[in-house]
Amino acid sequence: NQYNVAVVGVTGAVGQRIIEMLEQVDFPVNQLIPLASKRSVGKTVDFKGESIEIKEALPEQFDDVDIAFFSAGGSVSKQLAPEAVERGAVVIDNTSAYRMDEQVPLVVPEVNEQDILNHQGIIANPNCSTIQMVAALEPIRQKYGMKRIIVSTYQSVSGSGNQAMDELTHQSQAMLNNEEVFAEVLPVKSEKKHFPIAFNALPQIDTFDENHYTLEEMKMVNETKKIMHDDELQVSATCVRLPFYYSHAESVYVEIDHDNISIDQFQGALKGAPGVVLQDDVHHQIYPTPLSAEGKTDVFVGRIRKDLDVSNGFHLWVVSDNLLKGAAWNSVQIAQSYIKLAK
Ligand code: 11C
Repeated sequence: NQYNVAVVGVTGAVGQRIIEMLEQVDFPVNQLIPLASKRSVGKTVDFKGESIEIKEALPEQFDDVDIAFFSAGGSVSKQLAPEAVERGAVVIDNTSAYRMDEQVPLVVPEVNEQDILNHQGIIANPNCSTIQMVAALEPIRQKYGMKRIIVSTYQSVSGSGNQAMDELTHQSQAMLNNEEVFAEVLPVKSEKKHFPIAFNALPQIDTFDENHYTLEEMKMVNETKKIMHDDELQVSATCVRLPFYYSHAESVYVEIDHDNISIDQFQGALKGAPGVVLQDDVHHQIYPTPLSAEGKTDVFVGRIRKDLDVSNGFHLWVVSDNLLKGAAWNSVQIAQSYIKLAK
């Protein structure tokens, strides 16, 4: 079978990578329909040696679409995803618009692929920082259970879009040249105050919730419980933006259901786990970094340690490319799983 595949938001960083991933895995595409806002109409995208014109994302463009990837912001998804579904497409949505909707499966294929079977037209792709954490923790949870997760993130500016990436570049140049530094985008464009990201660390990703956590932190809490089907799981997060372009890193503390598990046993649960690569050898200084993970589809894990005081507590370091496993690659994997399960 071949599928007509639309990509909404095709000019964005995630949209471009969805096209690359479809090509890389030789996804069975009959026709590719690249869609974007009015101002991109007439531009082209390259797919399998062909140059395809971008069309405006309007409801009628979904008439013959089988699978529609959405990555153009929550309001576009709210407006157009139902139109695509009504016309018979399955939507794989990269935004936060439908993630916590009870009718919508929220899927990381290595963790909860079967949830796809419950879809009613829309399947949601989780937040990037959630995806890499649950992919790394699921093999541990399967083997040793899990009571509690405390995570601190070290997130790249690409998570906040192209303007944030440009801001990091301009501020870095200005600082090195002793020129005036302007901050207009980070931590959150719509907020009143902005702070430099260059040579800095910003403990705010997205706006604040009433409980003083940010929305990014609450995504990690709520999405993890939904994906792992465990409302009792204790999760808390601190999300921080740092001055590098790609990949998110996370320091994760977990409490498992067993005492006296060794580092070897913990590592053993991750060896060969789907989509997870263990890079953990402190004697040879082997551990993942944002630069080493950039451009790769896997989730990398290192620095596994037992907590010094808590007998069932472990610490680990999890790194992945936020635009690939955190977004484009996970979405394409969902599409592959959807096709497999539909057979
Ligand atoms: C960031 N995690 O790094 C965000 C970007 O809900 O899909 C992704 C936002 C989302 O700023």
